[in-house]
Amino acid sequence: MPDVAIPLMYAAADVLRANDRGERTVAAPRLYPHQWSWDAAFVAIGWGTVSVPRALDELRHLLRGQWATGMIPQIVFSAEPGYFPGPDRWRTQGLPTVPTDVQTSGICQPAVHSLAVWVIGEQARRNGGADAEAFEAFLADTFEAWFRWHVWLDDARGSHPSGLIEIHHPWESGMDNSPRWDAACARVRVGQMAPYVREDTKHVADVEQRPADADYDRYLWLVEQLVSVGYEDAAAREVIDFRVGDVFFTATHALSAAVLATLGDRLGRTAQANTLRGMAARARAAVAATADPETGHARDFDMRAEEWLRADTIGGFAALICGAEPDVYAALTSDLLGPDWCGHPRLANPLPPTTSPDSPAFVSRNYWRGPQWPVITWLFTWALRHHGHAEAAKTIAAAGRDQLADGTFSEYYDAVTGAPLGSRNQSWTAAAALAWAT
Ligand code: 2M8
Repeated sequence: MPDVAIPLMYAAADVLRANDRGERTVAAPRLYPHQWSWDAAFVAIGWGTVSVPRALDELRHLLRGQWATGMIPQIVFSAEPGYFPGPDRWRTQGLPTVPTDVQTSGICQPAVHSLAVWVIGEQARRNGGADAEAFEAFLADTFEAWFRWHVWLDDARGSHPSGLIEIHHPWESGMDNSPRWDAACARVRVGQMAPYVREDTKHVADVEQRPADADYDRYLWLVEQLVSVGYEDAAAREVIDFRVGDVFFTATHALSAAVLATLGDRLGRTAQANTLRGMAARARAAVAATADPETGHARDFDMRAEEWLRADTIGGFAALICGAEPDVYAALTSDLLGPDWCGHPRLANPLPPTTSPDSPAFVSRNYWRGPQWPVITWLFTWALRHHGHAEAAKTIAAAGRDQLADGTFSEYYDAVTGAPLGSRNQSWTAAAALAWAT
């Protein structure tokens, strides 16, 4: 039964209701007025605790943006203003692979969607009755779409000998300005492009909480490079300045493909389930093979420079998401809980910081360079429990809930002072509060 305080759950549900736009939820009220891919998955998990049909609508709406290739795009745009870059800059419209009834960006985000389907399915089964029926119908309708998403990742983004899923833009990682990408970003050579004005910095109290202008120049330049090849995957691999094997993305693909395989079994889709299991096993092995011999932490791989990327970040714990050999898993779990990470004496809350406080790249209040992100905390607690480490999950979840007791549902929190940062009433933060309540 819920061990999140009841008023906090009500407040979290109110945030989702306020951000609800019918069949989709804006990622944040002002900063992110569209539907983001991995946000939608977490948000659907949150909705699932309030209304299973509404959760399923969220995922259905996201799938309206799915490309003919199978890619689920990073953003399904609405008509609401206030976000840059919008459809004009992405220029995906008219491409043969894009949907015609919604506008989307041209890149993707971590594959947590089938995990969301799984979690909502468990909730629906517990509820029984109409919710269970609605879920079964949804699964039968959409299984193929989730399957095609994983097949696309495996084919179009999983062909490198490392087996890692490759990304072509830091935004695809979801951890935009993480130190994970510093070395690879330094190799991006920004060329001529149309001028632009950032919108994001108008919505935060302090620009120091957001990526730097130089980061944005690179982000926009990489969009130009993708536009130049019409977002064609094989061509993009040749031209793009940023081509990186993302170990955390790979871990989400492995976990999601594995749970989707189990759902496929239930539907009697044995061949597809076996395909998914094969992908999951390959991706898990790829994550395991990145382990730094000294620390045991997972590493990203720069496919342009052909070198490992070393950064002490939360990405190092990717194997906790997808699973690993029992001794490896146990060692990583105790490291995460220990004095270098959650138990670091500088931290305001004993929660995973996005970058190690001992790293020279750590900035406690800057976006993905140090702050704690409740949604990431939730993902780790779910995965720890799923992989048999319920006690560790409980410990971290308790601290995660304490952090949310301020009621701001902030996008992220200063790792050292504990101050709420970024957007307030961020949908996936509210969703994390609700998900911890089940
Ligand atoms: C942030 O990223 C977007 C670009 O995708 C941005 O800064 O404009 C990231 O935190 C990303 O992980 C998240 O999905 C998105 C919406 O919450 O915001």
